[in-house]
Amino acid sequence: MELKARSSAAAIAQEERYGAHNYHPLPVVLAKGEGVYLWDIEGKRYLDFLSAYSAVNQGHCHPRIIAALTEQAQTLTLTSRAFYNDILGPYEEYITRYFGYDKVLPMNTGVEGGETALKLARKWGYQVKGIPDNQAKIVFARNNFWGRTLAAISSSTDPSSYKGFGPYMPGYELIPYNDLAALELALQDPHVAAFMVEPIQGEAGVVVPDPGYLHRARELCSQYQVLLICDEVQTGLCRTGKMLAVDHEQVRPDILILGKALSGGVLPVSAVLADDQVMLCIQPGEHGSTYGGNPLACRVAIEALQVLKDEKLAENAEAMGQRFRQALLGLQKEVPFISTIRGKGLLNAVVIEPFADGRTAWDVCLALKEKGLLCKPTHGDIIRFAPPLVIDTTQMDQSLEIISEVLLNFA
Ligand code: IF1
Repeated sequence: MELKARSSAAAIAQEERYGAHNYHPLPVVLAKGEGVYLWDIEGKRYLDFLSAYSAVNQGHCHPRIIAALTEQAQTLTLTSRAFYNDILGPYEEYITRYFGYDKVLPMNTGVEGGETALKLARKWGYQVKGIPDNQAKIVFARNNFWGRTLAAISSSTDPSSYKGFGPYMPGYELIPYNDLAALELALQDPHVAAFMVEPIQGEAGVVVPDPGYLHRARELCSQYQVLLICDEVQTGLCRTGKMLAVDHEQVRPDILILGKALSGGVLPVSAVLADDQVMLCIQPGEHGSTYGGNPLACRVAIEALQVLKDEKLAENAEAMGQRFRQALLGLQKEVPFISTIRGKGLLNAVVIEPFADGRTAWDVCLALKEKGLLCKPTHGDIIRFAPPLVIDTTQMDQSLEIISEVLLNFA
């Protein structure tokens, strides 16, 4: 039994035969990662412009994070929460001081963070706001994406996310993103417990709301006694040029959800942060998970968070993001099918006009792959460009050369 595939073709065939068909990956089989680089089985090197959807902000296999992982992995990995351990307390103090909240509820995946946030909001709704039992409502923005569980897809407006998986979670209300009038109208319903929103909609195609939207949403939630839940699973941890995307508008969510890069891409770690009035609505035995807050995850997360600060990755994301968008704006003059360039920090997207011959953003990504740059399209005509935040000027310029060459020859 081979532990590793011998060739890309063999690996793809093996996945086709033995794996569920719940993805359609780009035809590249990766075998090694370091910093901004990935190598396929045949040894070809790529610049990673997806970062596992912003889970590898610190770069692939960051030495400090790997060292923390391997050291803890040889000491104590999992105790369950039936007992205490010597890492969880220090981690809880570290991360709550880091983000300025009273408490943290540790989970594993981003979607479990979202589920936890909604359970907290409903409990708070009944116990603190006085919403009648089982009447709590949660408001979401259309085109949201927060994961693949039944609760998550129940708030989706994308048929590929929800179609065929009904019946759906009740108590949800959908409003247009970036629409303050619609938000204020929805919040007037006294049964609304929370408004859950991404500061920038990632999966929707890096949709950046108008300046002031988040700030006004914060004011409206406070005015109508509704919890503001910000899903920073993808936008958080320096990705948009600030520690959190909400920092661009000095907004403090009532519930903050983190995931992905919280572990620097080495294992699933998520966290929900809130103050006591919200967090203590859940009592012992009412929520949890086998791996939530395990010693290995806690040790890795401390290191992953410290690296963000020590290496000033928010500042670098801001500077490299500006460099990227400036270059793409210049290129737009010569590439007629680039219709929009948008993003913040190193979370950017290019929207392309449909090609007359039926080619799509997928074909552009295939051409970029051939030239050694990996990225992924979303919704047919949008290409997300999101490299690890450790990317330096030389690597960014190399990347821009590849992107320019491919786009100029694609017309
Ligand atoms: C896949 C998308 C991105 C997220 C936000 C929560 C979660 C995600 C804002 C849930 C997860 C992932 C899921 C992953 C691909 C990726 C993705 F294309 F699916 F939509 F990033 F845009 N909140 N996003 O973006 O976190 O449970 O996955 O840890 O499903 O293939 P998770």
